[in-house]
Amino acid sequence: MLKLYHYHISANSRRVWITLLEKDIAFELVSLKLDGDQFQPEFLALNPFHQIPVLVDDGFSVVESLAILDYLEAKYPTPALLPTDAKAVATVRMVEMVTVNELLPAMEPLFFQMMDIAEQKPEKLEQAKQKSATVLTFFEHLLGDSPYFGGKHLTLAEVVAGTVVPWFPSLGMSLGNFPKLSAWSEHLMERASWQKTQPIPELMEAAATRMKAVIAQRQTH
Ligand SMILES: N[C@@H](CCC(=O)N[C@@H](CS)C(=O)NCC(=O)O)C(=O)O
Repeated sequence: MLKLYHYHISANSRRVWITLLEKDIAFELVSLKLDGDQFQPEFLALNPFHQIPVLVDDGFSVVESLAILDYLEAKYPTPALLPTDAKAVATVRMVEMVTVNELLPAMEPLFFQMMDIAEQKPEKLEQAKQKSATVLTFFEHLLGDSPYFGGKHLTLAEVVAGTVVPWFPSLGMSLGNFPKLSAWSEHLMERASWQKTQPIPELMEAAATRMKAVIAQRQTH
């Protein structure tokens, strides 16, 4: 059976978890605490970069969440989470990559502030909001009047961006200026796969405490 090595509050691993659920694939979830267990030799043998998620399929280890999504799509093509039309494929890929390369780094100060992990200067928070707004505006235009980024059906764009965009209201940034994206986000959160994988507050707090300790340790060395 497939094994997903994962951490409960990670957006990187949640996108794989949701894909497995949406495709109704049997799998075993192996939770790491990321308190050092990612440096154990057995885990480093699966991923020398000591990061989750890792998907192991009959001895074949796949690292990097977007590569894992592609592996699942190729091996379990039904239901399809990638469109075939050229523009739709490009749109889905843009959303995936812009989420990972632009949106997640831009919103980090908002996340750190919300979780009380590290005090952020007001200018830094303002800059984070502006950079995030640039991405959200781009997404609002890309989505247009479609229910999903790739057209009429759920795609990997939803799986990747849809586990990040819904955070904004709790990070102190309303989605009011992005009405289409806001409706899309609400709709996704009603899906069983989103609800089942929603990080619970106790785990978020435990993770924040751990991150605070890591940051404090870095500052004293
Ligand atoms: N580009 C990677 C990023 C994965 C990643 O950043 N994982 C973090 C948790 S969200 C991790 O495992 N950190 C532990 C470490 O670096 O030691 C992916 O998309 O899979």
